[in-house]
This record gives sequence, structure tokens and C-alpha cells, in this order.
Amino acid sequence: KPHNNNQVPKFQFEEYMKTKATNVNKALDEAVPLQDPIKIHQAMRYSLLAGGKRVRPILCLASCELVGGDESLAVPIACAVEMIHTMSLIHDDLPCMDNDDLRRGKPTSHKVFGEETAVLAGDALLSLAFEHVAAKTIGVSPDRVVRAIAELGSAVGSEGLVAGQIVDICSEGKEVNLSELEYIHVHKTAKLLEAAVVGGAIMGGGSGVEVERVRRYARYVGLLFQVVDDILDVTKTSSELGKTAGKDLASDKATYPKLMGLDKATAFAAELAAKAKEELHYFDAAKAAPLFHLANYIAHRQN
Ligand code: GRG
Repeated sequence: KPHNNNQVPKFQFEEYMKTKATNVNKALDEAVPLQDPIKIHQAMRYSLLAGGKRVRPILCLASCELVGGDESLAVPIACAVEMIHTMSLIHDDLPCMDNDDLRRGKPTSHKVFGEETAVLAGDALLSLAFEHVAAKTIGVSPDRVVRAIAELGSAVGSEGLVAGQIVDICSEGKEVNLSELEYIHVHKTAKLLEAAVVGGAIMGGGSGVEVERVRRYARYVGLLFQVVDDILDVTKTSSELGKTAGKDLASDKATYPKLMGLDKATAFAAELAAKAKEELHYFDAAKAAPLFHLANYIAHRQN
């Protein structure tokens, strides 16, 4: 029987995000020590510790705790997801891809270290992500670890992030319809978010039903994340967004506001947030509070 989430207990969301991000940052710092060869580890640390929002690893930890697991069980996979996210940003910024100069408010990896090192830093982070889950998970049965690694692998490869990126690249200069746009967003953004949430639930010992429920939550939230990204791109003022302000109005890139109009895109985002939260009604309201608030945060975020 569903719980009544209208009575969500008081929850200090900002405090929660701060604590979790601090835990994640500490674990990431320890996961990539500055060692020989210095240049590659410097480059890995430069991008990994550049201060992203840490939404994916926090979702992972919250999902682990939702099903009754201790946070520590999910820390390695939370770190792995952030390593993969970071490497995808490094590669996405390369001259052969988006050719961006700035990321997370700092010069991009290839600008600081050169293209060769940026490619290798991405490769090394991708490899380390899988090694980290396999080697650093303590107190979790091998069965769970293997399942989580499989989730991660499929989210990253040619049926996941890479699929989204190749379709995105191949659609450049062409008209993209709504279903093609959704394909790109689901693969470039939602797949990794899904692996984070599902991976957390697997590590925490969630049942099959629980894992599939959080998977549905993650799919809604993943698409929501990107729809909001598209909306922010057209609604933020130039001073807030810097050089990218209004870029989607000026460029040919397809976005939700462009294809459906800003009002419909906003309504679609609200619908996705509501559907995501609906999946949480089947869990204890207090335990579901972090994921509930995270869905709201992703829906209403300003950056
Ligand atoms: C994954 C093997 C492999 C290769 C990379 C380049 C590429 C293939 C994929 C591109 C993926 C990409 C850049 C997707 C966009 C994801 C996205 C919404 C980024 C912004 O995420 P935020 O807002 O950023 O969470 P912060 O900086 O807060 O972490």
C-alpha cells in the first residue's frame, strides 16, 4: 500500500546536500592520489575535484539508504559514477567534440594540460571507475558488485552515453524531432543517472521490486535534469550564464523549449518531477525524503 507522501517529515535538504557532497569529495580526493606519473594524476584531479554539484553520487548514496543500506556501501560506486561523469565532460570539451574553453568555471582540461593529456586523463578516469568499484567495495557480496558493474558498463558504452553522443554528433546540422531529442537526452544524461540510483540500491541490498522502482524514478529524474538544462539555457540572463547565454536561441541545436515552446517544456518538466516522486510513494516517507527533495531540487535548480 502506498505511503502518503503528503506528510513528508521535515527535512534539512541543504544540510543533507552539503554533508553528502563533503563525503563524496573526500572519497574522490583519496581515490586519486597525486602520484607518479604526476602529470596524468594532476589532470585527473584537476577535473575530478573541480567542484561539480555532485548530483549523481548524492543520488547514489540516497538510493542506498532508501533501501536500508549504510552509505559506506555505496561510496565506491558513487565515486565511480562521478569519475565517469567527469571523464565524459573532459572528452566532450575536446576540440574534436564541443571545443569548449571553460568547464565548471575553470579552463578545460585540454586548455591546461594539452589535448593528449586530456584524452588520457579521461581514459584513466574511466578505467579507474571500474577498478574502484571492483576493488574498494567492502562488505558487499560479489553478486551485488558484479550487478552494479554491469549497470555502470551499459550506462557508459555504445548503448549508453556513447550512443547519445554519437547520435548527437551525427544529427548536427540536421533537423531533430522530439523523439530523436529524447533519445539523445536519455542516453547522454539519464543513463548515467539511472546507473547511479540503481547502483546505490543494489549496493544497499534493495529487493528486485525496490531496484526497479528506483530505476523508474531515475529515468524520470534523468530526463527532467536535461529538460531543465534546456530551459535554463534559454531563460537565464547573460550575466548568470556567461558566454553560453541564449546560445540555444541563436544556434541550431534542438532543445525542448525550441521544439515544444517554453510553456510546454516547463509543464513537461513538472510532469516528470511528479512522476518521479510518485515512484517514491511505495517507500517509507522518511527514508524517501532525500530522493523526494532531490527530484524537487533538480526540477527547480538554477545552475
Ligand atoms: C563516456 C566513454 C565515454 C565517452 C564520452 C563525450 C561523451 C562520450 C559523452 C558526452 C556526455 C555529456 C557531456 C553529457 C552531458 C551531461 C550533463 C547534463 C552535464 C552537466 O552535468 P551537471 O550539471 O554538471 O551535473 P556538474 O558540473 O555540476 O557536475
